[in-house]
Amino acid sequence: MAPAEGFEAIRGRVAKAARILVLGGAGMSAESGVPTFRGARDGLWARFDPGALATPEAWAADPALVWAWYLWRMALVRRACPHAGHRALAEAARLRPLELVTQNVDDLHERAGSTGVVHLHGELFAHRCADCARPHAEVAIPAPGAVPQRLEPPRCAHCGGRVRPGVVWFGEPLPEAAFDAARRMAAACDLMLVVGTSGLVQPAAGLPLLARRAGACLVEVNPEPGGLSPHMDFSLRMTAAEALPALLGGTRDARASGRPRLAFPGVAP
Ligand code: BJW
Ligand code: ZN
Repeated sequence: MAPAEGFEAIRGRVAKAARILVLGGAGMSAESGVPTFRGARDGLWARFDPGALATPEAWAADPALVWAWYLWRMALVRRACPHAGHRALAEAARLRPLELVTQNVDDLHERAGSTGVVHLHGELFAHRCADCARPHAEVAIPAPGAVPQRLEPPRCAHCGGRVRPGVVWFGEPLPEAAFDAARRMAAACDLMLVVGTSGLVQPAAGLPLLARRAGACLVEVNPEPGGLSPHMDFSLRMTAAEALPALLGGTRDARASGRPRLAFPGVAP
């Protein structure tokens, strides 16, 4: 299939799909300036040790270090704005059945106007008490450059416990309601857009396989191949901000820029 026909074929599939599910990862927010985790040069895990920052053990060992790191992450997200891909998803969901499951802890989909977003790995701004689990009010977020290396977390107004970020660390279970909803959505969709995830973290990475077993067409949007690429029906080697508006009939036609780089299963990009 020639590239232009290939892109049209994918767009045709998307146009005809009765129920679309989008599974997003860090690449969805990359063009908003939020760093990914596993990017070789600017990924968070290239600069920081996940074991020392994103595990319950890290929190128990040094809550001030972990809290300061997440405060810095909050500052980065607060400064970021949704891009054309976030907006295209929000617009499309107003016109047709399209659901959104994300591994991201930022609020860029919501700020673009999406509602009912399922957050598998929690939410950066949904702080809660580490002891009694009650939610904690908003905290003051400094500019990214003004966040200290260590900062004692706020205390819970009810029990005095430490307040932790509302995210899911390695070794913690996903929020049950969110994961149940995601599984139901994956089993019920007829097309899944897998956008900007390396597909290495379980159990989220199992969702496309669940959808595929239930008969869905899998379309990947990612400039690089990843763990899920061999299972895809189509892989668009484009960025989220390029591909989503073009695929969903949004603000820009990627064909006009000559950008689409298509890869089909078994064919090098
Ligand atoms: C672009 C782009 C552009 C770039 N456009 N694309 C061995 C085997 C299997 C599983 C395990 C195992 N050992 C341990 C486990 C379990 C573990 C796991 O999966 N580990 C693997 C890493 C090995 N999983 C867990 O621990 C999970 N919990 C669990 O399993 O619980 C079981 C349990 C049950 C009952 C009781 C107790 C426990 C929890 C996982 C939590 C993950 N948490 C994090 C941090 C969240 C908080 C925070 O933000 O700090 O979630 S880790 C990090 O990875 C984050 C992400 O959501 C997640 C996924 O990353 P993602 O989104 O794929 O990002 P990247 O960076 O990997 O990829 C970015 C992609 O974007 C790349 O492909 C780029 O090419 C692309 N891209 N620019 C489009 N413009
Ligand atoms: Zn408490």
